Amino acid sequence: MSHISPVLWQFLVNWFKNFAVFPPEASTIAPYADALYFALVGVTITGLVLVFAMVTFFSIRYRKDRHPEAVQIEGSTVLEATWTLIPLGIFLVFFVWGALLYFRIYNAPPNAMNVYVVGKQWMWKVEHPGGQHEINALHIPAGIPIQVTLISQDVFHSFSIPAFRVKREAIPGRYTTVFFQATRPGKYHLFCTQYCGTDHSGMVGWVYVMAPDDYRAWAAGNTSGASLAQNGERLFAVMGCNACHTGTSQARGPNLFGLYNSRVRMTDGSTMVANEAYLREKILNPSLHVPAGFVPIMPNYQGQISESGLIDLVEYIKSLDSNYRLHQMMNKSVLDSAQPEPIGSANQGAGAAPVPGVQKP
Ligand code: HEC
Ligand SMILES: [Cu+2]
Repeated sequence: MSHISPVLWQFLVNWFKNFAVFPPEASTIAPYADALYFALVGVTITGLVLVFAMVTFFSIRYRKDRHPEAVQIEGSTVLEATWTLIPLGIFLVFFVWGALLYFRIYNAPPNAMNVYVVGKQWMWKVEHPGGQHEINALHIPAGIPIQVTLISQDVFHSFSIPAFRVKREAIPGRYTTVFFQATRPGKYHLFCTQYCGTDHSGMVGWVYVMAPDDYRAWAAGNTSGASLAQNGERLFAVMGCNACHTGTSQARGPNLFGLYNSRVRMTDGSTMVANEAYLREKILNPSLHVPAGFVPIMPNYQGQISESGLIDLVEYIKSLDSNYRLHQMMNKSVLDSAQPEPIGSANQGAGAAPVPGVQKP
């Protein structure tokens, strides 16, 4: 093979070695996405074979030396209805199938663990609620539903984990979410699949799926000390938010306690759900939607705070909600129940953990 360049040869060898037509199926929805994919491929190939077979058959059967005179056909309603309705039925099956799968992927279950991912030229910055920060890496526990809240700091990016069969745009100025549940521990590719500038091809990373126990150990060992909500609480004071949002009845700004996920009535009579996107927008553009009973005196913080700072503030305001606290505790217990009880566990029976030195009767 001396006549092809050694570089090209090396490339080909490596390509064949690593060539995988199919990434592994490592999330709960992966087999469903693949089933739809193969069904589409199957139907397409069937259609292709059918059309080519008919073209061949008819061109032999009605060739010129057997039928020298062309016969005019006036059309057939039955035939036309058949070739319209059968494909319509097939397309509708795929539409419904695809839509059901779409809703499954883009609606996280309420007990999902939330992780923030900020895309920027050219890296993925991950922020866990516990205050763990990572770049181009995402550590998650297996067997637990994860919701990723995405945003971009500059241009459009696209967050893609092929082994989980998920892909979602990271859009500047807007939170988007994607949900998945990894099925087995391992290391999987994370890509940006939207051409986003010079180093787009370097905007790659790894997703580390760990057993819940290993994940807990990782999370404990990698925290920066303060959770996102704690950082947010500090920012809330540093930026002077607490001057108006004191939580008392004479305060100039609304009480933020219990705001998260509640319905807020606006001055124009409409209502909005105070989700993450609402909270973020309030900080950047407060006069866009003004809650009823208040005057738009809140300053505009556009350009004064980074996406990470906004995430911290949003998490802090979320933490002012008692339901949210409960929700985070539920996550923790989901995580706790995901591991088998250790043998001889102290939690068996009605009593609490035995106190050392105290004998049970
Ligand atoms: C000068 C007083 C003032 C300051 C400072 C201020 N706010 Fe506000 N805030 C208001 C007022 C008044 C409203 C209601 C009217 C509006 O939305 O413009 C409001 C509304 C909000 C809302 C929506 C509340 C609801 O019930 O829907 C959020 C969230 C919020 N502020 C967060 C913040 C954060 C975070 C900061 C600091 C970065 C901050 N505010 C600083 C006065 C203030
Ligand atoms: Cu990108």
